[in-house]
Amino acid sequence: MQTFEAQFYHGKKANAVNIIGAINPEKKKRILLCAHWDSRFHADQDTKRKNEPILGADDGASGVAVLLEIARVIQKNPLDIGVDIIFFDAEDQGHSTTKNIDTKNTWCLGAQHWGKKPHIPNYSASFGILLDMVGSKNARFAKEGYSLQYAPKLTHKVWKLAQEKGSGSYFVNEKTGSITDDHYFVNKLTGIPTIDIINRTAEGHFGDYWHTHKDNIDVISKRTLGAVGNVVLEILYQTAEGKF
Ligand code: AHN
Ligand code: ZN
Repeated sequence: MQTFEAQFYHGKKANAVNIIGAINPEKKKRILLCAHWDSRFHADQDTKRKNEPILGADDGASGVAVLLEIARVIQKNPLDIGVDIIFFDAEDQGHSTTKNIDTKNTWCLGAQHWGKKPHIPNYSASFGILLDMVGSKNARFAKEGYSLQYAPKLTHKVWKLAQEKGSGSYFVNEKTGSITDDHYFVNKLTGIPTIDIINRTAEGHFGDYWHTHKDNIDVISKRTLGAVGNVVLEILYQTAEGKF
């Protein structure tokens, strides 16, 4: 548990916690997997109950769920490399604006804290994968801008593998714009090449349930969660065998 004080853009502060789990902590070769575990305190994209928090079944919980299941699978099927799983806090409390002001730093407070102060001094990993909104029916994961900028080879490799494994309807061969998300700060602050697997519509928006009360269990598909989990597991076991 890495605790820190989150300073939100609206002036409030809160105690926040990044939750970190290390699998095979003694191994030198490591992969970083992450998601955010907070959910947005207000449903600002909704038309009603805007001041109430969202459940965040997709936006937050889906990534956590896939990573918990991955941890369970690894426990039963020994893996010869190290894996660090980080659930970042205070990702989703940022300033939502369409105006031309830079609000990047109001998002991803847990990743910003960890990036500046990793749980292990000089922590490094071969690469990182962020899962954000990976659970909805008909999810579409396009190659995201910062992933292509900071980790182009990894991005193309992951999409190629996903397509070979039959998940090409999710992992589409398209690009989408850069998204301020935890991986941006991991890339910038630690230099670990890190991609974001994140659902966007063909038009390049988030789903219509995004930051609304519709982001509940009804939008979640086991099939989507399974497809993402299996792709990440394949990457881990192939990496351990030197095949990825
Ligand atoms: C922005 O809207 C600037 N970033 C989206 C990051 C995010 C929010 N991921 C999930 N919820
Ligand atoms: Zn969000």
